[in-house]
Amino acid sequence: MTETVEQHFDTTVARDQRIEPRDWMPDKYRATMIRQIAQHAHSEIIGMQPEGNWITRAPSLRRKAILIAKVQDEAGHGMYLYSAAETLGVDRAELTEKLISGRQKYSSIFNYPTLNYADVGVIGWLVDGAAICNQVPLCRSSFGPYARAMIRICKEESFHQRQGYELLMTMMRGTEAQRQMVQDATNRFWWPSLMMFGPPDDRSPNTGQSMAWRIKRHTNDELRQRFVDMTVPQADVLGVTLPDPDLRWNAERRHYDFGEPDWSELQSVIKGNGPCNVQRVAQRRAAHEDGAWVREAALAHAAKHADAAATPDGEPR
Ligand code: BYC
Repeated sequence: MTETVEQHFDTTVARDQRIEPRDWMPDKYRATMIRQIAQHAHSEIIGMQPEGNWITRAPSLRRKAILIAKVQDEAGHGMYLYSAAETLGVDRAELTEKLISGRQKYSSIFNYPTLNYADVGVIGWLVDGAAICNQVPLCRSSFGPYARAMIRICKEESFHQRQGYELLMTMMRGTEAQRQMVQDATNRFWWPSLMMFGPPDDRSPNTGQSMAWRIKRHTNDELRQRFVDMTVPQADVLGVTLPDPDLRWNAERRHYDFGEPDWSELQSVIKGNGPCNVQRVAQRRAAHEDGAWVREAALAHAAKHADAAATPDGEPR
């Protein structure tokens, strides 16, 4: 008996094999993958802003070189992800248009301001740490181009996490004022980092279907718990206090208990009302408009080469 395309899709997912761009897939699977990959790509590109802001004010040449490399990596992650989205039949220009017109989302975390250089360290430690927790399982996501992009991204995210932690360790060995800067940055970024994992499972409309399709391998709450368990010992080594009075080891569950993030804050930031939403999107729109001449020149160059490569009868050489 021959397998229908639907059966082939289901068995491929059930066997933990990858769905590839030319395979048949349900329309909703395609739409979900485009939504998630586009949001992820936009997050990488918008995520360059809060840290990029500090490149000109890095405290040493070494810190500047590290920060430039990290921000460049994020641009690269955006590129891999837009390319992965394009395999699903969407155009990168169309996705950018949706981002700058507010029709597609990006991660809530990048709508918080970076107030001093300790924030660069805390973003590496907590934000990239949360990103790693969320993204390592996505290396086994059912859509091939996304899973493969994620392998490279995770390798680079590990370096990002380490540079942040090393920066904070250095500051903690410094003056009392520097230790206070690290504590203050930790206080501001802790709860928003927990919100990166998305709403709680009972209020997450997409998790059930995405788990069934093996796009997501764990629920939002499972990954949030994993992040807390991983981060508490790191905070102890660093010597900072995580700003949650309910945080304590639960010997029975063998996990840390922790307080409830303010979910109304997450919803408000997702809706565009976070401290920096307007600024982030405006800056992205301005960069896109300023880059119009580069895109035009690149397209003209490509067209000229295509002409030159064609034989007199119009056939490619
Ligand atoms: N922020 O049903 P749910 C990085 C939306 S880049 C904004 O749980 P899902 C980095 C969600 O999209 C970090 N929106 O959704 C870069 C959905 O809305 P729509 C980015 C959020 O998809 C530079 C609705 O809320 N990482 O690490 O099953 C420097 C309901 O949610 C957020 C990724 O994108 C949020 N925090 O799960 C440093 C990873 N949370 O689309 C670091 C890939 C939820 O239905 N993405 N929403 O209108 C994912 O793993 C999943 O998409 C999520 C959400 C866990 C984020």
